[in-house]
Amino acid sequence: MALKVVALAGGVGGAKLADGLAQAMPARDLTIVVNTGDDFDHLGLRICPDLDTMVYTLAGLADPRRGWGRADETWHFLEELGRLGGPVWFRLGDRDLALHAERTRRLGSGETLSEVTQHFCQILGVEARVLPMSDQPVETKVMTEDGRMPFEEYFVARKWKPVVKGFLFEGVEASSPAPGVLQAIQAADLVVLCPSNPWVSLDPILAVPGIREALHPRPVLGVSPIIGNQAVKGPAAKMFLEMGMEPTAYSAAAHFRDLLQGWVIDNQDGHLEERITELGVQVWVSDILMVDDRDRRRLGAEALRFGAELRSMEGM
Ligand code: FO1
Repeated sequence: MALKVVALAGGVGGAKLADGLAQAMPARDLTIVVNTGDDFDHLGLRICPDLDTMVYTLAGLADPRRGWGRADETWHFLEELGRLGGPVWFRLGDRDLALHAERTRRLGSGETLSEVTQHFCQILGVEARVLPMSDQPVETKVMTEDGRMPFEEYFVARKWKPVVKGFLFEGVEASSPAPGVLQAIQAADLVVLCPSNPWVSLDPILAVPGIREALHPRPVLGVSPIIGNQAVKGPAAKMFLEMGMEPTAYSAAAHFRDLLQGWVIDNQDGHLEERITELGVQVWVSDILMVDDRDRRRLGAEALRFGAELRSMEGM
């Protein structure tokens, strides 16, 4: 029986596990709901970083070192832009720029973000279904000791140095799940929270009206974005600390405790297993650092096996 899986993801780590899932199962049975809270207008272009990271990763086009943007990239546009006195803090490569320009053109002609994303997936040969969390704009604002700022200003321009105090998902109250999102969740045999930043990659998705409610009756497992006391990449651990919590795989599980049946942690964090099970969450301990494509496939397959175990435990 073909398992229908829905993955929620944002950022580089989320895309890697989504890629592993897409290789470990029939990709057409996988729907990936992607964070759009990082989206912003720049140089007159609509930039959707997490959607692009997801599509490039699934298409095998992502730069292997950075994790975002294109492999085999050139930077003539950015060099010239700098010479002309333009903003170069957000690095747009020449091939990447074409996608931003075409998305902006299509959005301007009335296509929805879902339609544009589906078009790019078709052209780039991505088989899994990639859906934005919403077709309406939702913009994450990071509340810091240096004031409120858009996510990419915090993350890129200020290199996530400001001390965070909270997060705002502007426009989320007026947003609705993109077409197909609720249906995919309701039909899901398993939902996977990918190893993305809980605060700024997964929480925006869960804040879109209807999504959290649709998840409650489903078997949900997550993969910790934190190994040891560090995020694999980015500010997740620093944010837990600044929000007054221990920067561990336990805190990340507790953050989603109302949704989770299972939580995958790294061998290094095996000592946290008991505390996490006290949350009422089953634990799977493994090597969860995805260094290469083989790791992605292995972890994807393990998540699916863990999911099957959870479903049999739940008598589903
Ligand atoms: N991340 C950076 O740290 N520096 C950049 O200059 C940068 C440019 C960029 C351009 C297109 C794109 O799709 C992503 C880009 N990212 C960059 C990554 C972006 O900040 C993502 O939001 C993070 O990966 C977290 O989700």
